[in-house]
Amino acid sequence: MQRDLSEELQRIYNCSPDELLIHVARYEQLLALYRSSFPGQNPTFIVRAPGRVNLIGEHTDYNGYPVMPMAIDRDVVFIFAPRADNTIDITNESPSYRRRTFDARFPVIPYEQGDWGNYVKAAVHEILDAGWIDPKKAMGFQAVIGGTIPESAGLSSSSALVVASALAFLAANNKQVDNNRLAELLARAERYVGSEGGGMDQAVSLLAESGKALKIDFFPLRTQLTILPENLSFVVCNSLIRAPKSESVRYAYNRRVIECRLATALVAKAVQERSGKNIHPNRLADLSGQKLGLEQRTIDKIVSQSFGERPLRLKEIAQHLGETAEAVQHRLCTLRDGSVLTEPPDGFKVWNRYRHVVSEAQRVESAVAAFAAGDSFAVAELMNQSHASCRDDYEVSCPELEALVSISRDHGALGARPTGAGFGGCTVNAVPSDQVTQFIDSMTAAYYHGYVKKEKERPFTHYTNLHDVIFVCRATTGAGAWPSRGDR
Ligand code: NG1
Repeated sequence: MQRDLSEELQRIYNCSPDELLIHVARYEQLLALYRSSFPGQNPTFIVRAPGRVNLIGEHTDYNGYPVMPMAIDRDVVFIFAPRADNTIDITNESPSYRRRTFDARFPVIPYEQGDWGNYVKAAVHEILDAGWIDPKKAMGFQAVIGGTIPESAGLSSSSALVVASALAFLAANNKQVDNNRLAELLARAERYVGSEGGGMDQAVSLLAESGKALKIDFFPLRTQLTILPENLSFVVCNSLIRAPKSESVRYAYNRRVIECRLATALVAKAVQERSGKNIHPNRLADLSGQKLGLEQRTIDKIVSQSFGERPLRLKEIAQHLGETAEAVQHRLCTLRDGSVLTEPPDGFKVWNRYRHVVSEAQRVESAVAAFAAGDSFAVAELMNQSHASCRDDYEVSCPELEALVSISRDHGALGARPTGAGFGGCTVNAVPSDQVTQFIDSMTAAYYHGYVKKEKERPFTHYTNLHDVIFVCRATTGAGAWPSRGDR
């Protein structure tokens, strides 16, 4: 039974009649683009995958510690039909992305670095690699793709594209897979574009529920729903500084992943020497007080006494570990694509990264309790502490994000912090629900019409619609595919 489009969209977006009209118009426009791109043919499926805003738990996922994001009503949509051969033919509604055509054949060879088609290829490659679809029998699809998630802004536009691509490829091959398994598989798919990210974005895009945030634990993937208090709204503000992880931010992001890997090896060695325990951790979370049966404070003390708090050179790390620098580089500094991360000129800041990750993990647990108690002030305070730790220990902020956070606190946000990888992108602001309109107006005047106009030399991105750079997040349901009535 095919459901009417507006009924389906109301279920997904759970919005006012006026907003629903806007969503319907957007899907109708994509259907029209499909018909003009593939004359005489009708689509058979629609897929939608949402972006997300992370409320707290930054740079914890790849360390095995939890995060707390929610899916938002900004998403990637595919309108498509399976093909009789294995060709994948994708047209983007944005003319800045060229049409891409490739075969679903294993291995899928990537386009040049930075090409948007690589996110689609990443999903197809990973599914074929997992053996979920036999490459010899794989069917392709033809699709038009539209998106409303601001790019390179820490709201997971790339992961939403990966998730939507996977769902389209699976639907084209009439293959059903459990969403938890798919989320775990797709977390690995981003290595295809050269970043070492964790699994938060794919998991929330697939597993989110309307009106709720998700606490996500990893290895294995587990989720817990968090009810959002009605008196608190989450407003996203874009700093207008791009942070593209497939390009300039790649080294900075991957460096932190490697620093955490080095911290894991050093902490394990130190704890082992002091406690006599035999430990084989895969990531920092394997060294938590709870897992080791020790007080967290005891571990932190052992760590700071053993390898100190200043940045370490590769050869010092090698000495601590009793290995050669080459061996450490090979074992711990090699990225998933086989390349080796070069030593940062200011050394590896293992202690600061360790302190951020461990304290941030604790803040996520505290946030779960604060949400459960409906304590908005406690949630907001934890967000502010997370911001300080991201800025000082993890160093993923930038002058524009700092300006944005400080302006938003001056204009009524109870809590404010950068969201996502950082280095630019967006902040998430906890604002009393009855003050949201006023907050947006004063942020517009102070940041977008004030700071941005004054700091003319900064590389701000251009925007045409204010609603795309500052908006209230509505927690939507996770990704899905449904049959299309393309003949309407
Ligand atoms: P964004 O903001 O989407 O680039 C990245 C990682 C997450 C997580 C955050 C930091 C990917 C696809 N996403 O998010 O897994 O590590 O940074 O908390 O790599």
